[in-house]
Amino acid sequence: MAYPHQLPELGFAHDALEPHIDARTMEIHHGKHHAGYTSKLNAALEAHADLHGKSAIELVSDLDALPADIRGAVRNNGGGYVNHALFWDVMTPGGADAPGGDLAAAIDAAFGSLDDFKAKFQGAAGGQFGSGWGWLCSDGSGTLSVVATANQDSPHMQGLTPILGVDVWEHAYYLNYQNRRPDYLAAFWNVVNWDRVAARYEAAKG
Ligand code: MN3
Repeated sequence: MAYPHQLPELGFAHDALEPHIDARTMEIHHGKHHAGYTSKLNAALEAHADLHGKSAIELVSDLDALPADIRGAVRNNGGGYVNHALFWDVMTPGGADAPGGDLAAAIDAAFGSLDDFKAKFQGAAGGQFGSGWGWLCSDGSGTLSVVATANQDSPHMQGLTPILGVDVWEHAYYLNYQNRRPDYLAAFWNVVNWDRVAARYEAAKG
């Protein structure tokens, strides 16, 4: 039974990503924002026992299958739930500078080079108007693409598997960076956990 959905633990201390992401932001972001999406997702699902066996990714991957009265709540809060679960998982203090193996080759194939990929990813995330996310996604054949989504929409909603994501809601960076979203995005590379991104890439290929 997937329900009630649980707030995932952080795999590191709140201050572990400093100076790139500050401890207070992490406390609020995980303990208030992600916790809020979790509780609101559970509240939307409470009266729908037939959906209690589905994972949050399964739910957001097929919104059309949901009852109309909870579709919006699951889109927003289920999306928020799965997006943040990925976000925490693909960050770590002291990670590798670059991916290796199959993922490195796939990035070169899709974007030309790691630097070209980073520029495209930062451009998509930086150019997302208002709140949203930037993503590196894999399709079922292992081909990579960069997309941005608005609000808490997930790439799963368009049939893509996200393997790296960055939150560009102001709550993700405003305490430390104020309006300087590009500076936050540039600093993000210092905390990417490429081992986890590579593992997600292998899993997405199936
Ligand atoms: Mn957020």
